[in-house]
Amino acid sequence: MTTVIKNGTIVTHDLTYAADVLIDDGKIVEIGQNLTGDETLDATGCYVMPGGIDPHTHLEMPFMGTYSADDFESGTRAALAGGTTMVVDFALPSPGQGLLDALKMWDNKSTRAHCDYSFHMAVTWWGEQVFDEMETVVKDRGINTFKHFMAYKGALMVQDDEMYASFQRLSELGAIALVHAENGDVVADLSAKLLADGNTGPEGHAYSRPPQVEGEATNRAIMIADMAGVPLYVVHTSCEESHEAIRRARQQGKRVWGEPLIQHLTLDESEYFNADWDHAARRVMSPPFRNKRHQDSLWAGLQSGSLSVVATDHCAFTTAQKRTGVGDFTKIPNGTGGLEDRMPMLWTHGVATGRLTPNEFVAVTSTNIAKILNCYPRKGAVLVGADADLVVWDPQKEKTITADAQQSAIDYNVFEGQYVTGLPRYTLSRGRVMFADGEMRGQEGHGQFVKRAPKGEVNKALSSWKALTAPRPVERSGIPASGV
Ligand code: DUC
Ligand code: ZN
Ligand code: ZN
Ligand code: ZN
Repeated sequence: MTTVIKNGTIVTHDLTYAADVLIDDGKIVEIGQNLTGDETLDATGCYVMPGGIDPHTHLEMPFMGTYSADDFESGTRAALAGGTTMVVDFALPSPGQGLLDALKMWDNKSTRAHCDYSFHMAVTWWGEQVFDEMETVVKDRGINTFKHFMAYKGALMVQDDEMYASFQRLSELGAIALVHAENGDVVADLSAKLLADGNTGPEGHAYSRPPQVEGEATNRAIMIADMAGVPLYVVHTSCEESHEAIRRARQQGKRVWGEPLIQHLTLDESEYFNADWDHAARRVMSPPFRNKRHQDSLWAGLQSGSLSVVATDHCAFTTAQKRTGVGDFTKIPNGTGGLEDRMPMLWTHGVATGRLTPNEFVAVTSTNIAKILNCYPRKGAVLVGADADLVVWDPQKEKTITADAQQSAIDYNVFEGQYVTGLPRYTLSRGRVMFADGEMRGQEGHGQFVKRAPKGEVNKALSSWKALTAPRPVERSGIPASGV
């Protein structure tokens, strides 16, 4: 059966033009005028864009004594309802657990996905087993991205020596390093002092993770990546201090990318201070929401290209789960949702306000991500031969976000009450209509794993720290005899 999307305007990262799109067997087979197919989707008044890719989710993740509440079923359903057709989730070995063993767990969790997905591998400890298994993860499993937590001391955090060893191994394998950049030692110290002084509420979380802890860790990770010869992707860049480090590195020719979240772009720290306990705790995530100075910096980064992509870090917990932190903010599970809202919120606050062009919107929600993570043009493209992961986007369609109408399994939404304009009319996953006119038509298990090969040429095109500093023996005379 063939499907044709008619009367729309195709918007890609680089082009805007009127054409129909013909789909067969999950792929785009023709783009042109007056195309016909067995099934017709009308895109009058709409943009036909590559489906969104969320490069950062935590679905059914064991974390802080519980599991994140959205699994691959509800999480990918939320994604599709918001125009996102692929998610990249983190396979997270517990310290001491092998990478391949952890991957088996994520393979099992993901069988119910409605849309396509991929994994990043987390490096939560270091040893010979991790070193060895990395090769299989890259070459056989098609995972080319490895995340390092510089925070969560005593749990997921890795030390600098472990990070440096891991980065060098990734360099050999042609893979990319990811970092959660916060100085975990400083966070632990600030948290203990805040608690000792009686600051036990959720606002303590924000005080314990100031922008400086993120800026310091980002700078450190960039320098370590440079010395190891590996490209670096900084997840959830939330502040000017971190953005500044990324800007400087890029300007020096380093392969460094920054990923702001839709939450940090649109919500600020007042959510912690002018609110009741539940409201504030529901918004506890790391890094925390910042003030307007930082938000302006993130928007400027998207506009100028110094920041490359927009993600969610979707890691949703119910109010009941959040309440395990009553009396001690360090026990509030860290994380917020956003999968369903990323694209409409970015359109509303980015495109409708004139900050971003529709083409830039496509770049930061989809194409740049596919290119960096190396699944372009299978994903992130409207091209003949690409997967028909598409969103028919209606810029006039509007709604007010409310938890009552969301796909996510949790009992609130951090964007509750926000008016958005720009929503999907249709979302297609490999040619199949999964969401149409406000209704889910998903199918559990439709989603497939997307392999991403290493992209060795980027590693080879890094700045030349090694060449510049390679040791060379100096020939000199006059070597003193040893001893006196
Ligand atoms: N930050 C969060 O808020 N949740 C999950 C992990 C993380 O780094
Ligand atoms: Zn993180
Ligand atoms: Zn409230
Ligand atoms: Zn995360």
